[in-house]
Amino acid sequence: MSAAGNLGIDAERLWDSIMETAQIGATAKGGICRLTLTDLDRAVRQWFVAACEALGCRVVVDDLGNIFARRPGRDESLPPIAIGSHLDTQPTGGKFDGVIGVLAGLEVLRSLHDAGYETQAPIEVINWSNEEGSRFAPAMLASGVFAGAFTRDYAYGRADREGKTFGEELQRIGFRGAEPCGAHPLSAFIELHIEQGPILEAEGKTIGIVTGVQGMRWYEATVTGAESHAGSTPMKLRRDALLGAARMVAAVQAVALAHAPDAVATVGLIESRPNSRNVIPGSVFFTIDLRHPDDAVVASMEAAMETALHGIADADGLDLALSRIWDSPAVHFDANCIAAVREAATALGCASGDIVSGAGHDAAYVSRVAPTAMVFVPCEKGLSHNELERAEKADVAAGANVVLRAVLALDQQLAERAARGA
Ligand code: HGY
Ligand code: MN
Ligand code: MN
Repeated sequence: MSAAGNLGIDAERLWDSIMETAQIGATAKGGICRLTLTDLDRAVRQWFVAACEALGCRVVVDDLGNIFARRPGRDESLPPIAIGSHLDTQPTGGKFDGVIGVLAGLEVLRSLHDAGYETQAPIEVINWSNEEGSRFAPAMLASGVFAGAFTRDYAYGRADREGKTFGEELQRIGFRGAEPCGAHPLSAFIELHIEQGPILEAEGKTIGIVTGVQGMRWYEATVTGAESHAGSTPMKLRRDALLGAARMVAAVQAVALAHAPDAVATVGLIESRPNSRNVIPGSVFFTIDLRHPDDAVVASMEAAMETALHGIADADGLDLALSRIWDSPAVHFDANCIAAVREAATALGCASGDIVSGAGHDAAYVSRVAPTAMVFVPCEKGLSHNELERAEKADVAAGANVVLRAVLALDQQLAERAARGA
């Protein structure tokens, strides 16, 4: 049996798995469109389950569709050490966002299997449902239920823009499992992810030692004016909802600039009704995403945004319904897990540095119920949520090797605790 120190993952096999699953929902521009709980999501889930079962893993699906693939350890009474992320993508997603975290976990299991290495604790790989929150808001919905941030029924009731609900779609694709979501203790959780930003690449670093995740809040706004004829309605008599919404979009950007340099604000989804070229828009729906590493600043951004948007509605004679639908406070990961990642990166000779995640991740919620940390690798120009998203094979392999070593170090701690009879 190999010693932990000289275990390594198979970089080619990992890359082949990434490229193979990228075919499920592949877009012409080289990205992936694989929205959560669609037939394509079902297909990639089935691929993942089959790959894990081929290794002899026991696969459990909970009632939020989270998939847990388990490789047994010496002591089956111990909660597993888990590795995971998400296989759902944005509509114009890339090949790597989420995917490398799940497939690196599969590659770790494959490598342990090849080496005949027996761990103290079981090792699990997890695919979390609906991390992206693109089809069903908010993001990280299923890991949020797992951590107790949302109820199962709240999640089931979340509807997409066509009115289909999470619960119905989960049932439809056949991934509503029996295990109650959350009834699944973990000894630790490590997530590998691309940075989705420009810092590691700019600093020439291969590994990001992720110490936490910034705070983020999502809102929904509906601006109501009056539909009327584009040709016969004088400008001064109009209640143009789209013009008001346009001013509000600019005001959202101004809020981020006023809280520079670390604040970000985005209006990503907008729907104008009736969306007819010769009708003055009567109603506009749009979403708002505010983020900052400091929760107090997020709160200040929210207050400024609310004042600005209601001020525009009043000035333009429009009605505004504005509601917060999600609040994910800033997260600080577990010091012991961070140390395991840092020591693994150092032992592997990887250029690395600490970083706070700008993007949300399932690890943010899992950290509420288990010791958690993340490993970042760079992506080209920091581009993500874009079909041109790219990562280097060597960097992805380095990230997976850091995950392997960190997991084995955490497992060794459990073995030593058992040996002490602790
Ligand atoms: O929104 C996020 O940061 C993540 O990609 N779901
Ligand atoms: Mn992601
Ligand atoms: Mn994403």
